[in-house]
Amino acid sequence: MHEQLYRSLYRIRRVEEHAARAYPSDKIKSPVHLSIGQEAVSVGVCAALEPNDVVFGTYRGHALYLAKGGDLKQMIAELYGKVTGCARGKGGSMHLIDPEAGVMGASAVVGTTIANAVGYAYALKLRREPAIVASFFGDGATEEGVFAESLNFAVLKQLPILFVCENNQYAIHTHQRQRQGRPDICARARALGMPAECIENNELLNLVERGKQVVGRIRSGLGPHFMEAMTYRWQEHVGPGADFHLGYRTEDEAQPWKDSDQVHRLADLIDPVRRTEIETEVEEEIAAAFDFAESSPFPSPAELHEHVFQEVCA
Ligand SMILES: Cc1ncc(C[n+]2csc(CCOP(=O)(O)OP(=O)(O)O)c2C)c(N)n1
Ligand SMILES: [Mg+2]
Repeated sequence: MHEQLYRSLYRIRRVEEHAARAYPSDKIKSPVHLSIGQEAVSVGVCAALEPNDVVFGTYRGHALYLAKGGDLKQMIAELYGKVTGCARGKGGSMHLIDPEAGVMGASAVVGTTIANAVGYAYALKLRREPAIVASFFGDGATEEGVFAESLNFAVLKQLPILFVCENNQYAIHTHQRQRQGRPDICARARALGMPAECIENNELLNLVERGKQVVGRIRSGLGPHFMEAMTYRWQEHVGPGADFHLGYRTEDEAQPWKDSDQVHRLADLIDPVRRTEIETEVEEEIAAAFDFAESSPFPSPAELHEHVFQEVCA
């Protein structure tokens, strides 16, 4: 299990490092919101899910897309705006989607996919399907009205959904304590009627274990559950670089999170020969994905208005 988790974690880290390096060339045609430092949340929770389960995410969605099994080549092509991308080059980094892998979409508009996820969970329940939904969002999204409305409905209908708040403590450049009168997000989830727990340490193995327990609980029909996962964004809110010079946070604050980097923690648990093999395979896969994106064509102007709306006939 450690090898699989390490592969997933290392792969996400390296994909984003490659994207950061490519970004200044202007080949990547959309803003990128990197999740470097936060990968363990997506990898941990997705390790507890089954292939038929689905996830909904945010514009900071590279980690979730890859952790749930989204296609890497199509992801990089999407960042490049190419027609071979997962949204035919029209969505970019903020709108990754791979329904076959259970990645049901993401949005640049904060909080919106929480309601989409609840709707999907309602459909699963009405159809008596065994799958569950995991809805990922940031601490800032919990300030949107749709957060409370969606959690209320999920409790009312006892839906098979796990809410995962990736609490990196910031919404752009503003700390949670400057935004929330009551920063205890779990208390708000409990007040709406569901069990809630905070995972304090961003530790991958802990996230996997807690994830498995709550996913089992939800799958057995016990209704929604709320997980707040404390984590930390290492890079700037949007873009490829660091932003400590801006002054809204300090390098000292980031240091403990970097000291407990989960990529290194997991690496230490793996046989060094296997580790090298895994890393070599991942590097080759990433190089091939970037080559694929580079050599793919842009969409033709003729399809500008295609795939924009879904026509539903009565
Ligand atoms: C409805 C809406 N309001 C404001 C914004 C501008 N905005 C973009 S990202 C962001 C911060 C959200 O923070 P959080 O939910 O904690 O996610 P993080 O970026 O930390 O992953 C804001 C306010 C937006 N995109 N959508
Ligand atoms: Mg945040």
